[in-house]
Amino acid sequence: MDEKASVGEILAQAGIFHWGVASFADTLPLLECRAKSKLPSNARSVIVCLLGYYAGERAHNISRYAWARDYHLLAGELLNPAVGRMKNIWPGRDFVLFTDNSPIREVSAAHLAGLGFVGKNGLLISPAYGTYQFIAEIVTDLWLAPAMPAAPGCGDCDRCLKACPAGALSPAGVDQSRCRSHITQKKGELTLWEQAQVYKGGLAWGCDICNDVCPYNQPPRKTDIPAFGSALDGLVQEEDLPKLLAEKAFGYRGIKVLQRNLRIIKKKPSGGGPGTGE
Ligand code: B12
Repeated sequence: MDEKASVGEILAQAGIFHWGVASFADTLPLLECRAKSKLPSNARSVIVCLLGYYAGERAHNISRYAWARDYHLLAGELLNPAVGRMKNIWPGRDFVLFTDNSPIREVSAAHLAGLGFVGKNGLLISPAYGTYQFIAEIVTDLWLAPAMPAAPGCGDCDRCLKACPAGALSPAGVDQSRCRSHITQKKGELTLWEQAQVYKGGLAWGCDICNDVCPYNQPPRKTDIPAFGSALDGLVQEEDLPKLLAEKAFGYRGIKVLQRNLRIIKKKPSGGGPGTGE
């Protein structure tokens, strides 16, 4: 059995059916992040895995990507056993799992791994899940033949650019400073304009607009990974935070940021004047 077939079998055992390979060299340059030091010294291939997270509709005050248990935890629970099996089959080879806090530019790597194209919203759009997936990758010094990248698919559509209420999306890409998802994750005091963005969004964490308007999510494809369809909490109350922080994707930011955002979405920002949209 060739190596890629063995990788596929191991990932199928982990419940991962949408994966591909990019050559490590093609995924450069790397992102500066703490996890960079974990990279295998002679990295050659990146095994990119898609983790679908669309789990239907429900009342919510946080983004749908944070309803299930923290995807960083779930990616580890699903893929660390697979990494263990790969190390058994290829002793002497190195395999390191990353997700989000990764030196790999994951959207571009998934594109290079043949899993879909990069949308004008800066997200991967895949035949499997539309935009509703997380990306996790196993970097290895084992050589695996890379896939062919898919062709761009947005064409003339610019629904996401038009729909983003904060003007964070343009043909130049994502302006992080204007993105409501970024604003809800910022620490400290928010400007009146930022408070107004959170208030109007009605979400204490993240933003789904550039996902939800994408025609590749119509209709949305439910996740085929049970862990992303269970233990869902869409509505978060301040009193729930202490127990939820350890288990949810918003936990890394700490309780103060969530308390601030929950209070903002409850009460229209005051102080009027320019920028708050009064
Ligand atoms: C920093 C970051 C953010 C920042 C900034 C995002 C940005 N794009 O600048 C903020 C906080 C705003 C953010 C928000 C979100 N994020 Co985020 N984020 C990241 C993180 C940690 C690094 C991204 C980064 O800086 N990449 C460098 C980018 C900017 O440069 P680049 O790769 O060279 O290329 C970009 C462009 O050049 C362009 N591009 C590159 N090649 C090509 C090719 C073509 C043809 C085109 C048109 C464009 C294009 O698109 C690329 C991606 O943006 C990644 C994890 C990772 N390690 O990659 C997650 C990640 C991208 N985020 C993710 C998610 C889910 C989100 C949210 C949907 C969460 C939410 N619901 O609130 C929002 C979506 C906002 C948006 N439209 O991007 C997922 C995306 C999965 C997917 N479906 O693609 C990732 C991969 C995390 C994960 N492991 O699943 N995020």
